[in-house]
Amino acid sequence: MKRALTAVAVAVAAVVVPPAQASAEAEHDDGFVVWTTDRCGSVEFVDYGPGEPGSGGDDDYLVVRDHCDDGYEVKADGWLGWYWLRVKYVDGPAAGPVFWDPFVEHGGLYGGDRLGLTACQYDRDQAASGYLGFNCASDQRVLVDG
Ligand SMILES: [Ca+2]
Ligand SMILES: [Ca+2]
Repeated sequence: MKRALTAVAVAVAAVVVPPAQASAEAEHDDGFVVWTTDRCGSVEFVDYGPGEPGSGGDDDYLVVRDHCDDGYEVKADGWLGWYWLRVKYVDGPAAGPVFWDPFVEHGGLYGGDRLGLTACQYDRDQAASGYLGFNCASDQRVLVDG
């Protein structure tokens, strides 16, 4: 009887262990954060984390945050190599954080990929062709293991 219970406990423990693929992809934390120069906005690359509330653990996503209730939005851009990952806006601290996963359509992330992120303050009233926002900051990383 005791032996049987032990076998059940081992089986339950095996189910709780995350899939091998997810843990392998998270072996090196390539995550980084880019803040606007006034620190009112940020875009974070999360290599592996809790993901969108309620959706469980997730691999490779961006979180855009507006830290200041100043009437300005926060604009985030991303590049994967020379590919533009498009743009995401978050309007005010109450609206965020915005979870953004632009990597799926590019087939995921791999070691050696170059990920660039830009965060800007964005005045919706100034929106016009060529307006990029202000107090922008950028950074990029070459990913160790995707
Ligand atoms: Ca990684
Ligand atoms: Ca703001």
